[in-house]
Amino acid sequence: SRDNVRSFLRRNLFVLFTVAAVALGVILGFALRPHNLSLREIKYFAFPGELLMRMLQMLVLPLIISSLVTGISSLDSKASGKMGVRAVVYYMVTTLVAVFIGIVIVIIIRPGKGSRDSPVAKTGNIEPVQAADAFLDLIRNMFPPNLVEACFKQVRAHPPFHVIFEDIFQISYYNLHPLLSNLTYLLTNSPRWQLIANKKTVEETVPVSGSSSGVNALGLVVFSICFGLVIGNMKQQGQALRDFFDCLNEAIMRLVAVIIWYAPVGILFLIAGKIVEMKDLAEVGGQLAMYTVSVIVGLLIHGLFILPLLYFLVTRRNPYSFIGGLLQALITALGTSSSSATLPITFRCLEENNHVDKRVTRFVLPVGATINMDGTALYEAVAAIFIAQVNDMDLNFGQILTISITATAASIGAAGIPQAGLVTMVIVLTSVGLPTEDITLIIAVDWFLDRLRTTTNVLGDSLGAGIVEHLSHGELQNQDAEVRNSVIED
Ligand code: DAS
Repeated sequence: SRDNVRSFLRRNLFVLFTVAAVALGVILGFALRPHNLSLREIKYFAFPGELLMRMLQMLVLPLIISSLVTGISSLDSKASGKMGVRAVVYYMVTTLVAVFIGIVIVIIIRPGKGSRDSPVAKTGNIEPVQAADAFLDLIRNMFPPNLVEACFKQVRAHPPFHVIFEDIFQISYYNLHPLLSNLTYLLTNSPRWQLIANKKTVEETVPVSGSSSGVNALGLVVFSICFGLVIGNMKQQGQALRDFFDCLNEAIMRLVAVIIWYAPVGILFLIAGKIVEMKDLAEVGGQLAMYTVSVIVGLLIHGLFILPLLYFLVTRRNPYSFIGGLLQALITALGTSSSSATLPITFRCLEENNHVDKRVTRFVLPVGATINMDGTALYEAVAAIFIAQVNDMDLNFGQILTISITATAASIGAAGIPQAGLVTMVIVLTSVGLPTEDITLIIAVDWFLDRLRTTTNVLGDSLGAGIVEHLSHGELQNQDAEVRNSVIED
């Protein structure tokens, strides 16, 4: 029928536009490279891409709040509790599987065992830190002030790097930090945490170049969940608020429907701008190339095999047709390298193309985009072991276990913004005594790998929504029946 054709065209037309945009972006990028544009010229050229990022980022805050509050308040607390447990179990299982795949791949391919003259001055036989106290140390001192200071001091040693690093570090640092340090301060009541919980102190000690005020996404998610639970239990009294957030969510999704027309243009310039800006591929040495291959192989296995297999095992449906409906979001993640910025489009793909129940997407997606990052966890484990290999450091089982746990923790802590995973890797390297300045080793390819891991993150969140919806089918049907009965009674 006519509207079938319309929806088919709308879905596939967009994807065709966006795929064409990526291809054009790559061609344009390589065509412009020989002109050696200055950074300023590149900034102006890539502005249409920056515009898309800002349009999407503008929606992220109201979207996270309105979708979580609406999603949770529309479910009775029993149903949302069960759904929450299923979502968290899915996040933990898939993230740990991703880390395991990364570790197996990087140990098999051994990218760091290249030429003996590794670019990093031999850091000698680093005293292998015992796993147990390394892990306890990590828990005890999550983000101690001296780590922040040490981190910036070492980072300053590499001038071209420090501007990006400090800015992004500030954002993801602030994302995770206030929540954790406030909690720790409450629990331990230790003045030290009060010191660093107060942002001003950190800024005083570490003047940050143009620090953008990072959104504390994790704190926002926690607040929205609590608020949604409360007004969900307020029954009639909370109806006005529930209607307000429902309407706000609907309004945001209509804004997304407008922005999605512009997305292909924005993605074209985002990709082209990055290709013009990237360093000469020739600079990427053999070891780094093998490291890049390791990450890509790991992400492909996890994203195109393990996750779809898990989806099939649970739902008995074809995962690849589900993924077909996500292409717009996956390509946006590839273009923006930010799961948060992609969130509005992820919502639209799941609800419009894959018809996933809104009560599930509104609950699962904002939480997933903030804490479920399979791609990042896999990447951090691979990067840490690669850096150990480059330093001729053989990791014992305990240290590999510590890397698995800290890579998972770091992926939870990473914000859904570009290169957040690169920043939280400080936790993983520190936990096994690796030099954090070796992060500069992999910075040359990080802008590219960031896009791939972000795409994997979005894929993991989306398949998770499908899986949680399938497992929550009973609760959702009961909910529908209750609504029908109450309407009949009225
Ligand atoms: N770019 C982050 C994201 O948006 C992932 C990362 O940096 O690891 O998911």
